[in-house]
Amino acid sequence: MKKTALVSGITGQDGSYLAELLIEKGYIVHGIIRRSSSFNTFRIDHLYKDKDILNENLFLHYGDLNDSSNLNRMVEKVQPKEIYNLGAQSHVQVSFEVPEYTAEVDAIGTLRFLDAIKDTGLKTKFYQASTSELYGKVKEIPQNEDTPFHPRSPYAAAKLYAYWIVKNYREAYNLFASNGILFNHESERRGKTFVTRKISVGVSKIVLGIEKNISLGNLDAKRDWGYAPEFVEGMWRILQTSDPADFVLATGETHTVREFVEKAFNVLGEEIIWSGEGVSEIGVLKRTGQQVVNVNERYFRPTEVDLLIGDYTKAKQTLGWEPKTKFEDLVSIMVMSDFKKIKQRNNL
Ligand code: NAP
Ligand code: G4F
Repeated sequence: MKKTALVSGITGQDGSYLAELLIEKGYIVHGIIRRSSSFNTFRIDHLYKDKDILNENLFLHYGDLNDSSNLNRMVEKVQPKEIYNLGAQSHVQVSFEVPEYTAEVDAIGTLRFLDAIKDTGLKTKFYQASTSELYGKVKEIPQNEDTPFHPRSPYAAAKLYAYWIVKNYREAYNLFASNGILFNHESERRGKTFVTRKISVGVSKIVLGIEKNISLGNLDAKRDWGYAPEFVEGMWRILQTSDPADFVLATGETHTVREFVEKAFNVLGEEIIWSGEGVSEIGVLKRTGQQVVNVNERYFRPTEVDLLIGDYTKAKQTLGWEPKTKFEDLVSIMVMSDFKKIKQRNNL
């Protein structure tokens, strides 16, 4: 008999890759989607519309992490063997604008899901999308499962509650509930307001002559960036263990936002020269002298996470999971994908 999985956040970057992976592995996937005034299923349309091959394996249901009765019904009706809670207000800077909403969805939404499992008494495995943002003002380098947390945003504080309530329900009620503490992972499906995709789109448009420059925030921030399809494989592995536990998934490398910009231009055959400091820093094209990058304070955060770098030893040893895509390849995958799409769309 086929296994059934329930996925919140199926319309997001990770949800779309996870749905593909689970369908490939023979699961029946039920996804929770939000009612929206415009189409929000573009990342999974290719799965849903391919009726001949995959449609009988994918079912979408309206729902929301803010609605416990909906989550209760969903768990009761679908009776999933595995639940992946990927739904979240996932933008760190936005969480400073909507802190209460972020807490409702990211923190209490997780509690609602766990309560639905507990109350139905269903034997299921629960994956929680925890985050390297928990480490915030980092206490050690690199960060692993034992590194203390110091959240630096309403998003991270909400995810901290979610992390601990998962652990608590595991200990108190014997639920199979595991946290994946995932470091940044990106792809050609990454939302366009996250820095990597903003850069891959912006650089492509500049080189194609469609835009003159991009405005960014903190160029010194360092992130451990991996490739999303590999990370969703790790999520699945976390639920295939016999005992619930928490795992870091990361690449073990860190790079600045500035380096991401440099590599992105390099992919398209251009070189960047930097000058100035702080808000006065600019990047110009070596070949033409055109100013293509500037810093705008509006993208600064009230509190920043300066440096993230993960140690994935436990995942490697226990799950046999390892990242494959290196930083330069990730930049190349993202830039080439956007460059081709934008070129085609503009008949260039
Ligand atoms: P994403 O692209 O922003 O997707 C978020 C998903 O959550 C979307 O499907 C969104 O629906 C859904 N959602 C938002 N609010 C919701 C609500 N109230 N009820 C139900 N669903 C809701 O995020 P992602 O990059 O795929 O990340 C997936 C999860 O991993 C998130 O929980 C994120 O916080 C966490 N995480 C991500 C990373 C990373 O680097 N990508 C690292 C660590 C942890 P709409 O499409 O309708 O907006
Ligand atoms: O791309 P970002 O917005 O991602 P951030 O804040 O690291 O959060 C992402 O990764 C987390 C895992 O650690 C997830 F939990 C979370 O859901 C999300 O997926 O920003 C990365 C860095 C930051 O330091 C930011 O200040 O880039 C810096 N940055 C510089 N200029 C910018 C910009 N970020 C954005 N979004 N836009 C800019 O123009």
